[in-house]
Amino acid sequence: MSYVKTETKGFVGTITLNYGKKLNALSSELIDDIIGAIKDMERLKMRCVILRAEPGIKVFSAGHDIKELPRGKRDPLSYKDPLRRVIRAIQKCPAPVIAMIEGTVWGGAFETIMSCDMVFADKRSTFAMTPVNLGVAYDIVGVHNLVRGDCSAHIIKELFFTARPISAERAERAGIVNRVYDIEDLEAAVMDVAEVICTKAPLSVALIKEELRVLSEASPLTPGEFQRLQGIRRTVYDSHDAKEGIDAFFEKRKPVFTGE
Ligand code: YXS
Repeated sequence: MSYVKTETKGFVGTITLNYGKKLNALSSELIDDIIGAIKDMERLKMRCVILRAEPGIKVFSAGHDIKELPRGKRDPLSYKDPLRRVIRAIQKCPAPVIAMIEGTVWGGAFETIMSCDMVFADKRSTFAMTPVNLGVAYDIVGVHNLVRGDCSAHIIKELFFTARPISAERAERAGIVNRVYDIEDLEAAVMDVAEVICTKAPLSVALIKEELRVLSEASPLTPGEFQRLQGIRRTVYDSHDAKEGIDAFFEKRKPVFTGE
């Protein structure tokens, strides 16, 4: 694999994002490698998986590769899109997946780590959720992945509506991060949690992970409500603003959103 590195130690498998020169932006190639690495960990019967970036990285991941976002007339986040596929792979991996964070986390990468089973972070890391910066019609599965846990709805709305990063300390208080550490203590602390999990009955762990996933999917959303939201999403992804947001990013200027 070109875009991730993998290693195993006992029953702990580690997947390291290895595309720092592109800020670990979640391109379809990088995502295919993450999914391949997760499948390998399952095949090797790893009992806990750690998802991390290279030590010392400034940007854990710049989120979805904006170059791969459609400029209108097409749903940017549908079932088979790369971001949806990697998040399902994490959620359905029988072994718990622990996100170990250094650096800044953006947009789709934030949803990805929120879909992991635990998050441990360097106290200097930050977290941002950015659809409104680009006019992206975020999908209901993505929004659900951020609210299905018990983190503060007010913090999630602050993240979504301001798109401003929050600190690891605030993320910990909001239940987004299990615990923050000084960077020199982070790796050992995460490995300790992973190794404890590996001493437990893996079938029981996998069953409870799947039961928690299914219960968190339980939602009173009716087909009519889903279709109504999809209709609103089409208005958003066909809007002037959806194209303007992406154009502005690459033209390195502030977007002018008109609400049309
Ligand atoms: O100008 P060049 O060609 O060197 O390219 C620049 C950036 O355009 C590029 N780049 C990206 N390309 C594709 N997808 C990205 N997500 C992305 N982020 C950056 O990388 C080159 C270096 O970027 P630069 O100069 O800004 O680096 P920096 O060190 O000054 O700043 C690092 C960041 C991460 C703070 C900055 O690049 C940034 O704010 N990037 C965008 C983060 C973001 O908004 N990500 C969300 C992506 S969209 C997404 O995840 C979801 C669909 S949603 O938005 O709905 O949540």
